[in-house]
Amino acid sequence: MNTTPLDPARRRLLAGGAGALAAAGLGAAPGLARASEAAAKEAAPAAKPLPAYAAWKDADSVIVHSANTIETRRGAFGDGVITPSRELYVRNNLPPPDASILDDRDAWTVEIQGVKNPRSFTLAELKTLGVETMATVLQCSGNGRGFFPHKPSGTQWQVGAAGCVLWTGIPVRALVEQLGGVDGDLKYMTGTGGEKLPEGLDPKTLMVERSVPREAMQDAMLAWEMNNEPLSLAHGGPLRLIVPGYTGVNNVKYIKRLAFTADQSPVKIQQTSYRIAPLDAKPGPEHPSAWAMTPKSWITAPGADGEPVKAGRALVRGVAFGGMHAVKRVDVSVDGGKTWKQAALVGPDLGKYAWRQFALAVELPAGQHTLASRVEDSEGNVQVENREENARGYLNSSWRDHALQITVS
Ligand SMILES: Nc1nc2c(c(=O)[nH]1)N[C@H]1C(S)=C(S)[C@@H](COP(=O)(O)O)O[C@H]1N2
Ligand SMILES: [Mo]
Repeated sequence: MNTTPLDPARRRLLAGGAGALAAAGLGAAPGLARASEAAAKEAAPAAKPLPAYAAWKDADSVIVHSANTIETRRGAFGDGVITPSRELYVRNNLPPPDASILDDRDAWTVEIQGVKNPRSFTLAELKTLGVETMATVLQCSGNGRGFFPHKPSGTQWQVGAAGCVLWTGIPVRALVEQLGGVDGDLKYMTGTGGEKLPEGLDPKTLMVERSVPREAMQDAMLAWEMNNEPLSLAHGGPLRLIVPGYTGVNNVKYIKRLAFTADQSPVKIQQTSYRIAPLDAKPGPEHPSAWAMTPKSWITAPGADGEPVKAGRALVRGVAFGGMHAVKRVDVSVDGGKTWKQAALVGPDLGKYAWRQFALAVELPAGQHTLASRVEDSEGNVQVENREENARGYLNSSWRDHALQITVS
């Protein structure tokens, strides 16, 4: 089960009265709505409040797991390609820095190292050197962890630790060229986050510093805008590294240093966290790092978050991405994967690192249905049927796990 019938989204939908019901395409009698509302209020657990630094998020569109982990509801993605900032998930390994770091954005400095002419730049200076906009899927390595049966430790994300976002900033490649190129045979690009670390603890156990293969530089960006607005504190303002196609953790927020390095960062978050290790193993540097994302899709409508579905014609919709490659096609099943039909790709194509929306018109008779989707990328890689079991529950792209059970009446 992906949703419970009395989860907070449904409660709000029902509590929203005639307007919300009409918007959901449900012409229920007002008396019935009131009765459901009363029943739902009794049973639903209290939703956690949004933390102060993310108070501007749309509370109805998100699930607050903790002050540092907030996910988007499956039913909130909507039918536009870009995830609105107020609905986008948030994940912090440490509390975010003080909001005062945004007081003078242009004065923020970043060190560029491991190039022929290393130096530091203010954000104001970076803005004079180059600018571009790109769309990428930002997805936490642990998105879908909630579907692993062994209950790995960490946030029990369902589908919503992901979004498709527009970034504006300077391409790393352009910046590196202006600094004379990478200095020698350095294998990694390493980004360091600007969090203030608590005193008295070993910085290596806490610091957010991530290394990715140097080639990732080709499409990477130092971004100062998200979705056409100055980057918020929650999402890494004033400046953030974006590594398209790589999982969320590699997209370092509040970036203070971007370095080309011979080795991967020695810190814990690189060496032992975010490693894809067998169930019985202690994760370590010998296991692959959570880097490239794999082809993945999921259904977002109808019937997400317990939204009622009426029998008859329905448009099954969802989102699909390839990770490192463009989406070629998406197939949809309404019988739990026994039969499939090709869906139409809709909306603008914002490039290979963005996701595509898809839609398929179907007839849904009354009863229980399992809606599933399966994406294939331009290289012929198909979304996996079953998750790759791993100790910490990373990179779940299983179409079975992400199928949506709905009740049609
Ligand atoms: N400096 C810094 N960068 C960070 C993190 C962090 O805790 N500190 N969390 C990472 C993780 S695990 C993810 S999934 C993404 C989340 O990005 P978002 O909060 O903008 O959605 O940021 C990554 N970059
Ligand atoms: Mo993450």
